[in-house]
Amino acid sequence: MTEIFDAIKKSAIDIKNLIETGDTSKSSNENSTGDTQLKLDIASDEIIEAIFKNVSCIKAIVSEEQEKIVPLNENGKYLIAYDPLDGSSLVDVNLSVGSIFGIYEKEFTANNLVAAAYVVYGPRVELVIATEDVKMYRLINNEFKFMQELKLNEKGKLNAPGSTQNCWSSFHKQLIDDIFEDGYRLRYSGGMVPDLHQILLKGGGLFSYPGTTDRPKGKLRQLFEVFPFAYIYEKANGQAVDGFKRALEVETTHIHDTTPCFFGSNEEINRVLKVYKENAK
Ligand code: AHM
Ligand code: MG
Repeated sequence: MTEIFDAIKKSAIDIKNLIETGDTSKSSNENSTGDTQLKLDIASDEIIEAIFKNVSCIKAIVSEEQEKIVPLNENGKYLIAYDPLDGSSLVDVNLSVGSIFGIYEKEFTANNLVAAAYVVYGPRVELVIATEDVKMYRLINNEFKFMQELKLNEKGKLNAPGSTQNCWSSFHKQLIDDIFEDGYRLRYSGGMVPDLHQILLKGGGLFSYPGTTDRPKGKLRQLFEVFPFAYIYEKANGQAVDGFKRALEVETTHIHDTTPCFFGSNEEINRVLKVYKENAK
């Protein structure tokens, strides 16, 4: 898998340069989820695809920005699902964004996920790779240097509540209010990569993107966003759930499926599971 991580590092350097100089305007295309693609989304996607094409162990890829699975090397062992530039609409206001990668074997389903990684493009560029453990690297003089292993505490202090609040169920609203009542601080930028990175580095808390009246299955995509971060959070001693069960037990019927999701340290996630069990019909 080293070749894959080297390819991710190479693409991260190119995408960092693209973000610094690229055009942040909209293209005339929509992706499979119906979002208007930015020129940066398309260019980041092309960078990753061109680099992955030369990695012989990659059998096929699928991008959040593309409709279908793209076959690459027939004898490859791994399948990669990726979001080339998550939170891309934040680039024009100069907030942090990221790339997310899920590495699968055999099929694009949660139980076949074997590793995950993400890159945060912020004031610094950082890469987090989860295999059996979770390691963070930082781009220094064009090379990724190992910085530290990441582990969540049992309980944190941050709360990152996603989605449109007037579409929350009453019990979800109560849960979030109670968490704030207990002294948690709001930390939500609108980019899941920096928001989840912050919770990981500060030791814990809760990030939620629930099912809502306007989007009963949430917004975040299983293969490109939820499963990779679920893998990373579990390996860092935390949890990721859909409200009722592990996110990594959610079934995928279509590559662009979404799911409600909650990521965090153990205490916060156990609280979510209890509230959802008591309240959801
Ligand atoms: P994108 O893939 O179209 O950029 O959308 C994903 C982003 C996540 O990074 C973030 O957590 C979420 O959308 C924010 O959505 P909202 O503004 O509805 O809270
Ligand atoms: Mg995304």
